[in-house]
Amino acid sequence: MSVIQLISPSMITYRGDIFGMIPSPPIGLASLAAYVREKGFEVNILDCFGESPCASREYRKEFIRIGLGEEEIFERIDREAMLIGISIHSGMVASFCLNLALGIKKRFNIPVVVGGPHVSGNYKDFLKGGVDFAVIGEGETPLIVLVQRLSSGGVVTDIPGVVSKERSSKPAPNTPVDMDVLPFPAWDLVPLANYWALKMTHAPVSGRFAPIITSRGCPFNCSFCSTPFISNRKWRGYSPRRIVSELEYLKEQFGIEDVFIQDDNFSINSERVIAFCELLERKNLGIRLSLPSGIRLETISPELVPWAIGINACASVTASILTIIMAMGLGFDATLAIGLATYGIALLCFMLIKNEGTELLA
Ligand code: B12
Ligand code: SF4
Repeated sequence: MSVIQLISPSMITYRGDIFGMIPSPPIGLASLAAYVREKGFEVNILDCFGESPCASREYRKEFIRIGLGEEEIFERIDREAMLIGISIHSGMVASFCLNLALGIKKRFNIPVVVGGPHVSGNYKDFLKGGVDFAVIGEGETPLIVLVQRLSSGGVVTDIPGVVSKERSSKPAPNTPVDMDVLPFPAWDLVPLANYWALKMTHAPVSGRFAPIITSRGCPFNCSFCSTPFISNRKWRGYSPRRIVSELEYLKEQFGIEDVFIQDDNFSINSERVIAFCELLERKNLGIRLSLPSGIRLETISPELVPWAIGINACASVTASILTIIMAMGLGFDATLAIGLATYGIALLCFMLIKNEGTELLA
């Protein structure tokens, strides 16, 4: 049977950057793996951070690498694989992943596809660098079509969402999958216990934890954020029933007690959030929820506030703070934030000060 190996790279981060070192089990790859497996292909995940989360080494002067080193990764490459996929979250890990891809091709002669948020905006760098395929946006449909075509010897240059060495012009956008029919992430393929042993992740935890995604995309258009570009400003979410089923699966199969919601914009549809919270309350699963990625402040309606308190929500005023700093008057109402604080919700502001190649804002 055709085997696909999916690689979540080691963590690369600036030395001393605590935020960049937060471990999080690779839900994107676990979701892709579940989808590919459901379509009848054999799949495994090589989680380079998760396999060795305490091994840290200096990497190119300013950075550190946490997880497996390149040689250790090469030793674990599945030589039976017909395709290897590498997930690239941000620019931090981009050159590490490009070297990895080229090493895999040179040593094992297996085609490599890259995907993830960083690839969606920078796919040309990877194709120029010598990678075979890059997926733009969501991975499920493009990856499965690519795998099917490769295993049947079909044409691989006209797949929506996929660019290749042979055809690097922007492809037709891929068809988004129906959220509610997506299988639960294949957590059986990820060394979750190694993450639990660290007792550190994106939100405070006390026991076994896992991330969850309940929606994809965001209709807002914050200038510094890649989500509008990746999602085309379209938002779609799981039904409350589907979210609760996934929580039940996490509890029953893995004994999960803490779940953190990593959506781009969890609270855009307050009716959905309230229906979910009511259903969850009825099920009484004993799971604690957090929203460490934040909530767009303007999406919190008064009827959402009591539920937000229950969820351990963290209201993000990212865009709004920028607005104040730049005095551009984009309509942020500071009283909203103050109003939330009176309910006892602690507010945390994320600030974007500067990125490589941009002007210093503040
Ligand atoms: C959790 C998270 C973190 C956590 C944990 C990260 C980790 N260790 O994995 C922490 C807090 C540490 C973090 C840090 C950073 N993050 Co972050 N993070 C997220 C967040 C909120 C959720 C990721 C997630 O689980 N997504 C859900 C899954 C289902 O989606 P996915 O992984 O993207 O996978 C899908 C597709 O991308 C694709 N895909 C992914 N991999 C592959 C591989 C193949 C082969 C294929 C075919 C497809 C494919 O298919 C998947 C299913 O459709 C996202 C925003 C978001 N909601 O996605 C930002 C996000 C990924 N982070 C971002 C950034 C910028 C950062 C930082 C650079 C911030 C900073 N300045 O420090 C650091 C970098 C850290 C590092 N050292 O590399 C940006 C990336 C922007 C970009 N590259 O264009 C995002 C998109 C936020 C944003 N909207 O701007 N992050
Ligand atoms: S609200 Fe959040 S996810 Fe949406 S565009 Fe702004 S920063 Fe990105």
